Amino acid sequence: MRTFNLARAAGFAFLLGAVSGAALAAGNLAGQTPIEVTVDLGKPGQHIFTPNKLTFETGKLYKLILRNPSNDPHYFTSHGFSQMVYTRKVQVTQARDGKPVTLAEFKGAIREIEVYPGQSAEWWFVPVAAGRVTDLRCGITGSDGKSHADHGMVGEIVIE
Ligand SMILES: [Cu+2]
Repeated sequence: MRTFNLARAAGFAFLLGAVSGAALAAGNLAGQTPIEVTVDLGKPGQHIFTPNKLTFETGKLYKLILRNPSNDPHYFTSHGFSQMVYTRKVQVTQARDGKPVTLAEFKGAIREIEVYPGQSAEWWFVPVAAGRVTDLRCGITGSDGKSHADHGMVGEIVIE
């Protein structure tokens, strides 16, 4: 994977500050409206990411909603992706009376997220490096001894 090019680097000055933990950067990020992207982890009876190809742009704030509409727990695991983003937070949400309620919030570097059947989580991040990774997978092993990835629960992530 390559790092973002110099022409765009100036705009990321605050972002680099965020990576090194500057308080000012966090304030700037907080003011951005996130771009929402939803990924379904599994479908009833099917181990698959929908969509299985994701594209993001460096320097933009994303709210990646990981939704599990299936009957099995699933992981969203990509070491490559986790190395190319600055995580602002991860939130666990739940619908109550039709409205999403936040149950918990996690901050710091995130490597992978497991979502249980019928639940969802939100990964708020800013891509800080461009590249393409194909290591998105769910490594849970089913009763047949094969992983969900073996059944096709794999995907690709491109950061432009
Ligand atoms: Cu799975």
